[in-house]
Amino acid sequence: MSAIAALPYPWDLPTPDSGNTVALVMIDMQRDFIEEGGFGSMLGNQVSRLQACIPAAQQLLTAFRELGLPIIHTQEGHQPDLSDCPPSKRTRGNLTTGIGDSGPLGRILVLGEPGNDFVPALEPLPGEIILPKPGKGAFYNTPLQEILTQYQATHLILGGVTTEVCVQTTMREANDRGYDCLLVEDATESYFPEFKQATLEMVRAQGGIVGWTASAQTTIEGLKAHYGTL
Ligand code: TIU
Repeated sequence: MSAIAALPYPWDLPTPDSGNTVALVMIDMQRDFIEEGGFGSMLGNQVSRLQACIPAAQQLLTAFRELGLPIIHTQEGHQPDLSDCPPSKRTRGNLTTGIGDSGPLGRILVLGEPGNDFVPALEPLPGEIILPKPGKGAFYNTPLQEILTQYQATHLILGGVTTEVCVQTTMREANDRGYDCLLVEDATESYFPEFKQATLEMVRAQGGIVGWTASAQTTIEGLKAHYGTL
């Protein structure tokens, strides 16, 4: 039976004595995407709708912390000299204030700027991995593969923003690298509700062509049952 009981398919989490584990990959829960004045709002999006996924993301973080399982927080951003930002990314979009320009939250999508930090409710704790990434996918130009190998992670649980951009890109990349992936439905959000819905449906279509989806509650119940704290 699946370790996450409500899933209609097997999603067998590694047993603790196997040496393998499941990691939480929380994608880009940054002010730049979720608060006014950052990259997301400069692109013309209604950023407040992303706040809906914060409570479930918090619940996931709490559960992983309680269970002592690895947590990785990704952070989309560029070096201050923008040497890692391709011109195609700088010039595309509805931007009046673009990547590297100064906005109300500091320089847009630049590492170390106030807007590039995590939203206060989802700040990483000491010991958790913070993974800056220049692209949409979390494997591109980052040590994510090596980090997951060190943890002996075989399974990934994903949340974060935005569902069809950075979350889906990362999930597809992870799937190709052999990770068993689960996207947590209420711990992810998009500026476009129809894109979120389509993403959830397309990842689990065809018998889980990219992975599976479940609610935070189902996921956490499954994790706690599996790792023996229920
Ligand atoms: N624009 C948009 O939907 N997303 C991004 O630019 N980055 C992430 O998804 N993190």
